[in-house]
Amino acid sequence: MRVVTGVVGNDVHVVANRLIDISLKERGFEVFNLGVNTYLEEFLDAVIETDADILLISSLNGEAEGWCRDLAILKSGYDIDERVLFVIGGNLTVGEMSAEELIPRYEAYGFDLVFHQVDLNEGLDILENRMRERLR
Ligand code: B12
Repeated sequence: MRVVTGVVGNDVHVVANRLIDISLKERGFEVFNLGVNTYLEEFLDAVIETDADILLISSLNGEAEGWCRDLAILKSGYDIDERVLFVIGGNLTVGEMSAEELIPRYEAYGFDLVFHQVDLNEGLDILENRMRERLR
């Protein structure tokens, strides 16, 4: 299964990105890592170019909302397979906001799975379960 990943917007936090890359590969995914400072358009181009099953975006500096709120509008301009799973995780806001408050907002932007301050392995377990359900 193919995954496009990277860190969205003007975000230089690279450590989680490296761990995500390693963890996904260990779980058997084929990974296309665009690294830090990646714009939404670049992610969508890569999803098309690699025929990816999953787009997994990471954001740590709190600015994800500004970069991602137009995802649904942008997606509609691309010929993206509706089975592609859109995932985002990391620190998804500046300061304090509960996951209960944040998740519906990101879902409205066009994400299928949203992980705010969730442990990486826990999130990847949930992702793998979701992909298994989809294949049934
Ligand atoms: C190192 C660091 C930096 C370094 C980054 C160096 C580099 N190239 O990586 C430098 C000094 C450059 C930096 C800069 C900034 N930083 Co900084 N930085 C940190 C710090 C200390 C550690 C981050 C790190 O590497 N952690 C280790 C990794 C392994 O953990 P992680 O990043 O949390 O990732 C885990 C989870 O989030 C999760 N995860 C991540 N993505 C995903 C995705 C999915 C799908 C899932 C399931 C899970 C998941 O899994 C990872 C592994 O467990 C944190 C504070 C902290 N202690 O966490 C602040 C922190 C992330 N930085 C912060 C900020 C605000 C900034 C700056 C804006 C500061 C400034 N005013 O200039 C700038 C932003 C620069 C930019 N344009 O992005 C804030 C973000 C606050 C927020 N989101 O509300 C933090 C939390 C500090 C704080 N408490 O305020 N930073």
